[in-house]
Amino acid sequence: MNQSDNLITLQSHILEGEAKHPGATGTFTWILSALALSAKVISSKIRRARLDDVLGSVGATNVQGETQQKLDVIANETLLRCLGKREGVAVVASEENDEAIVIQKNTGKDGRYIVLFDPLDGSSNLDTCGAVGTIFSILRHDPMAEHVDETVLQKGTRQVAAGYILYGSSTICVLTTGNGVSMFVLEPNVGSFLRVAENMRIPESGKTYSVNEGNRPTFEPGYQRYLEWAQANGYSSRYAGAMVADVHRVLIQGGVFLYPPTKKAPEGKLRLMYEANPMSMIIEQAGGKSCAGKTRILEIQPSKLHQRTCVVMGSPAEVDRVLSFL
Ligand code: AHM
Ligand code: MG
Repeated sequence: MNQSDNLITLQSHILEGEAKHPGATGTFTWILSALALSAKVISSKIRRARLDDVLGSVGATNVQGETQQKLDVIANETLLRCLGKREGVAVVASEENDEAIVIQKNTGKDGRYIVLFDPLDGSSNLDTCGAVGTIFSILRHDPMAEHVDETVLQKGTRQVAAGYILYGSSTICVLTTGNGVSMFVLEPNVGSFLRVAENMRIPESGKTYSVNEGNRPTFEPGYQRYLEWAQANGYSSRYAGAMVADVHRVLIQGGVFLYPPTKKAPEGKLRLMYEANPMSMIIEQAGGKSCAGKTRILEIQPSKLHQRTCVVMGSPAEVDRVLSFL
């Protein structure tokens, strides 16, 4: 941000967007403010880790059989508390809950949106002070749906907004409402997210790949051939182990992020609806590409809430290159 730039908070940015839609009721703005509030609360808890007793596992596993960290639970509860009573939210669904939670069944002005989230992505990084994130996706609710799955299981192309918060050396929020990508930094002394970038564009290419190379022996041959090619052509490897951190680096510096199918996770590890879809919408809105094998991720019709997918996303030239090896 230049010292001469106007100071725009996330709140004013959202209101600016709402003003461009004369029929807007403010419901959507209200939901984004709830997400911003959750992000501030979660950020402050993470910043106090090691001072307060919030690290370590709770001794339970979530629906996907993963060990839950105390902060996974705190972040999930924070989001549910911030969103639960908000007008306009019909359904919320989280990585940490077995099923989508129906908040209100009413039609009309109330209950128009579905909010899906991964409360704390990459939480196994917490013990070592590594980066973690929150990812969210917002869909329209179908009030005529008889069963919650009918309204929730929508393709990523139908997202009305997507974003992530990265709790790294700063806390940042990257957001799209389908009209470009903007970035905000949390100013902790003021307690507001301030806009630092608009219309972000991912570099067309970038000589960095981001993948868990420990899994390489079980990758399909095409991925292995790509990695051989990249190594022979002077590419660097970067992997934080938190998708939010890895994809954010790719967004800023270019390159490609991959999580191919592995022996342990033959469908891929990442969750389609609240990890891959929102990150794909952001990457595409910034001019990048995002695929599962040769299929565009946003076009995948989900059949269950916690469905997994493989992922190749990033600079368009680099994604095309990976696909050319498959
Ligand atoms: P989580 O949501 O349970 O934290 O798991 C998702 C994370 C991603 O952030 C990251 O890209 C990936 O899992 C890392 O997995 P691995 O340790 O297998 O490389
Ligand atoms: Mg995750």
